[in-house]
Amino acid sequence: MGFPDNFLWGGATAANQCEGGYDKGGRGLANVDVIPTGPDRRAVITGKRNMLSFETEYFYPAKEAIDMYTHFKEDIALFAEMGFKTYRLSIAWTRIFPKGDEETPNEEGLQFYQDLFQECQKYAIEPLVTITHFDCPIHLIKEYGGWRNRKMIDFYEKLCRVIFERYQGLVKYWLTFNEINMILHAPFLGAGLTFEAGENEEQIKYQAAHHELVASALATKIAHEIDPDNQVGCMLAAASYYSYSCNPKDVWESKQSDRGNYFFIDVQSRGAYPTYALKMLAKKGITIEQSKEDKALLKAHTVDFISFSYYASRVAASEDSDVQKTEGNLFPTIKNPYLEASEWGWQIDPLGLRITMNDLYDRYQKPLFIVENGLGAVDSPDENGFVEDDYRIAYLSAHIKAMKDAIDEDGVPLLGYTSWGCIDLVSAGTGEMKKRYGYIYVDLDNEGHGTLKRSKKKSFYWYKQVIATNGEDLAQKE
Ligand code: P53
Repeated sequence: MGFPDNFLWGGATAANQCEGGYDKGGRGLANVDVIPTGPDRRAVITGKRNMLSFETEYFYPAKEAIDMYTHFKEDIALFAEMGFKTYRLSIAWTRIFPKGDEETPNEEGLQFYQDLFQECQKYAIEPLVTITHFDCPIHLIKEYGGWRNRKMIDFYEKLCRVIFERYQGLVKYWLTFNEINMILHAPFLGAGLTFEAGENEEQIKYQAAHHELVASALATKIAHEIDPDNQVGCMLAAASYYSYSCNPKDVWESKQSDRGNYFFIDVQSRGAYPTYALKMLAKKGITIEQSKEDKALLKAHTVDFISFSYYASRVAASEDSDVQKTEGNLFPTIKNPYLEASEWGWQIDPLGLRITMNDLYDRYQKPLFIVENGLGAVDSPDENGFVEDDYRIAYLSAHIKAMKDAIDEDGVPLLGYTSWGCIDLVSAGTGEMKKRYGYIYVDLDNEGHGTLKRSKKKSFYWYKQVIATNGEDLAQKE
């Protein structure tokens, strides 16, 4: 009982939030580089404020981030010390194809990830690679309009072929698009979309989503052709919606809200647009242009496993209900009176993870992989630089306990768990460094000042113990 012997314990990062080195090794510029901190960030992320190059009065935290580009050996050694079985990272598209539409890839970029994967191999850490974690080459945005353009499928296909071939034998777990449903909430961040005044944004977003879904199926096909050992997953920003009350109207609203997210995974895992989505699109007057082959491709090349992020549960209510909205997240939600929230207003709900796991497994009947989960919090190092992050340990142990219940009591198959930001990194939502998730503290502040020195937090030793006991010992030590 408990976690299976081969359970993949580890941690997760994304290139744009940790690598830095935005202009090193022949790398090209991407959407994720030109997203500033401060009050305009949200407008840029959502495609409302067009920013396709650096502007002088802004600070862009992804440019340097925590400079994992040069620290990766040191960082992977620390992951190995915790006993990581897996490390989830993403490939920066613009290291491989700086502009995105070149004929030949950038050797320096390919070599960088090869070195990184070999470093993982040294410690028997299985890489779990997100092919795109929110990044899109700027050139492809300027020239083609990002994912609104069908040509993106070809550029993405090329990227996939190159990396699947080059890293064969080094990588076997792949995720096609990080939080694919994020395209609806953060279209510039998620898919390089910007909008002109008067454009039908929903039409553009769903067409772009279609391109990503087809690209994802194509990636799955190619991955399996190149190496039958490859395992490909979809990736959803998950968390089931609760109904605010037992008013059937609230219940209906929560079901509709869930479907707004499931839609993507229904296509990636079941292989076709579900009927409710076809009706919804028709009702909104949205028409998806698709080629003859698209349907067949989606049907034939579904994913092997379902991966997702889970931070907080969500609540939905009908317009009739008098409810309080909570902010701090790109997903609109409602305040749940039964839950405590993080300093950023994310509601803490371990049982919600078990509920979400059951919902996803009931629906797809494929193994799950939790590839993001964690608590973003302010850490205060003591005079020796040590962080006693009991709050983080409390959050993580409660969520791991919920996972265990889902496995033991409910029979949900779970491949692994990679907690988010295993080393402190830049927040995607706010661009802050202050919002930390790591077991490893990085000396860097919101304005980019700091020595970048890495130090182990209390949770580092705790997680090491969790992994060493295969999830049996979750207790907090004094
Ligand atoms: P930050 C919002 C809601 C759910 C997931 O987020 C989200 C976001 C973005 O704010 O993104 C994922 O850094 C994403 C990561 C991100 C992480 O959640 O805003 O895949 O890139 O860092 C946490 O606290």
